[in-house]
Amino acid sequence: MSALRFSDTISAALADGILVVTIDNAPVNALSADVRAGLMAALDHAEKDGGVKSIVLTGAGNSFIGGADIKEFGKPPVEPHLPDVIARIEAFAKPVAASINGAALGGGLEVALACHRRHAVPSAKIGLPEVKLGIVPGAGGTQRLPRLIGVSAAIDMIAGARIISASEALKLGIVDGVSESALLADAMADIKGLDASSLRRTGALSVPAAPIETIEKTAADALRKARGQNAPTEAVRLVCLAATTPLAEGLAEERRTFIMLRDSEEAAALRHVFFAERAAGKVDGLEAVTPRRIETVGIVGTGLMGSGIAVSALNGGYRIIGVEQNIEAAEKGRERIAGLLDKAVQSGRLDTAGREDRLGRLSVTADMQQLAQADIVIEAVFDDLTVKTELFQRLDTIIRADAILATNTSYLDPDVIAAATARPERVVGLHFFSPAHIMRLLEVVDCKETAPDVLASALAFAKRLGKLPIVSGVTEGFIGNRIFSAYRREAEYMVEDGALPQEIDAALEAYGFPMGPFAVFDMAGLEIAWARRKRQAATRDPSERYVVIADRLCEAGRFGQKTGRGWYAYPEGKRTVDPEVTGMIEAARAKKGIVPKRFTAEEIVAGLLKAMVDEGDALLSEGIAARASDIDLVMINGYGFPSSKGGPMFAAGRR
Ligand code: 3H9
Repeated sequence: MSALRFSDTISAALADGILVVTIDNAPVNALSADVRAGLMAALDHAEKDGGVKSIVLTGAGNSFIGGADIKEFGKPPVEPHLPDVIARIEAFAKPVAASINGAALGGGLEVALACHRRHAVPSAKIGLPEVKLGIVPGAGGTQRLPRLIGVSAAIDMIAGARIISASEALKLGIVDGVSESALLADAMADIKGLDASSLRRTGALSVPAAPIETIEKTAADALRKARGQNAPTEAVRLVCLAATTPLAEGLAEERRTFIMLRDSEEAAALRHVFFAERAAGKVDGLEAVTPRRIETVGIVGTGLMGSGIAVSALNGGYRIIGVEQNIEAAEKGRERIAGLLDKAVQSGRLDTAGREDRLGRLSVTADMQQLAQADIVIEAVFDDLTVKTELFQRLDTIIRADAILATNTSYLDPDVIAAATARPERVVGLHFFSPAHIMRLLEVVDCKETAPDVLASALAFAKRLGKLPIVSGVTEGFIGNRIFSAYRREAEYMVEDGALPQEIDAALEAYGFPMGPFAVFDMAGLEIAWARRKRQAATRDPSERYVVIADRLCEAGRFGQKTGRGWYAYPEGKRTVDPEVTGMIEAARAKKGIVPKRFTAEEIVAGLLKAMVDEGDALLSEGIAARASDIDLVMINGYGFPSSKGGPMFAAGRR
């Protein structure tokens, strides 16, 4: 083997007439300008050198190619452009194969699609997830993938940003082989015998015919999830175009669309979200800290929240010990957890073997002493300070000295709960969002005394659950509920000042929220916030503005959707404006002598955004949130803020 280097990131070795070209651009072998230039130089070399009979492309480390270099978006483009590199690979006179040793995503899969053969390791992740970044594939993905697997399957993958396994890719015909042990050797053996005159060039294939109904249904399914974002709609259009248009025309239209979307506000926002997610959960000074080993998880309380946490931890591969107050409650808890697993099976998210495996790792008991085996215990009991502190004092005497205690409180002060224990340094907050087995967001609360390795353990635990952990300091409601409270307060001020709940909801829904705040209040129920307001009444600053309308609704028995009436009425379950509520609002305004003014949708959005951002700024200056992008992620993943707007802090910065 002789070693060759074509750029900083591209090297190659010739073995038995095969030029094995390796892309080495850590961390994910993204297609930076240096990679593109190096690939072109490698092709130049292979073209000229008669000793090179064929080429195999592969990646160093765990990725094949993670896609275009997202950091280059927004900067002036540098030649050679990716579509040109890819066109040259596809047209190359000598056989070119992709040896897919890990993620082949976005531009990475587009490179592979242009190769004449493709082999992958079983763990490979294969997909064109560009729509998640607000763009469409820009280097042939929308034109070549349907030529290989048909329009319907291509829409499902591209518009749905679906990342698939190597075995599914093999079934669909995206890869030609899956190699269990010797990927590179297999890819080399496969290409060695190939006749250069009969290469299968993806771009030259015709798109397989498919019934229009199937295509329409797949497109409708993908677009329903896209909630009005542009990129998935454009992706569907481009994939359909592949079936009716010559390759060159389809590629030109794809490129035009890619550039238009890449430069859009939506794409800038989604890129912000991408990098925000990578930064989340990173804590300065924690890099060198080793997390404690967690394999057995105790969960006290197996109600709605506890059972969701249990399913999430079972999915993460942990052994679970659920604890309830008595045997009947334990049995009910077990049934609740099994029921959630059954639902996952029914919806195809889990197979029956997976269900059995999870149930095999679950026990629910009334014997709290069992928690002596746990590495971490999470309490998910009634959110009451006395209940939680007493529970923690008891757990403190049962669990091992090195085990971690986590509280799932939403509003109580976890420092007070920790102070009731003998080892407050082992206490951390894990604020799950309901339903805990579905919601990705997890606020990890770094309490006053939390030890660094306990925080590191909580973050590692969250990652293994597949959650998006955001570290929050201690404050009432942590990051999310504190901002939500400010949002709620401002929305109620606006109602008192002249806007109607339905106008506010409509403005927020047009902005991209799945539901406006008043519809959300009704869905969640109004009574918990009412009880909290009553508790706070004695200590409330009398000079502070206070809107009584929500109290009036509760006094009239209007507790939201479940009682059929709240901010709206719900005849036959349908959200409807109720004149009685409008009357209550008008009465409250009149009592304070407020002359109502009109709000435009733009003013409503701007006012509510400002309330969120002011509170966000306060959280940053108090050191509760580490970075503005963490606040954005909390609001996107926990409160329905549209990701295509990048979160409140990002959106405000763009205005
Ligand atoms: C595209 O391809 C457009 C084309 O169609 C057309 C072009 C003309 N670029 O996720 P991780 C960084 S669009 C730059 O924690 P993992 C990331 O920021 C692209 N940087 O690792 C992080 O940096 P840091 C389509 C990237 O092992 C580090 O790598 N492709 C890129 O859990 C580790 O990331 C995608 O959308 C990138 N493309 O997962 C795939 N990707 O350490 C996006 C990652 O400084 N990437 N970084 O925080 C992924 O899905 C995952 O990163 C991957 C690895 C599965 C590859």
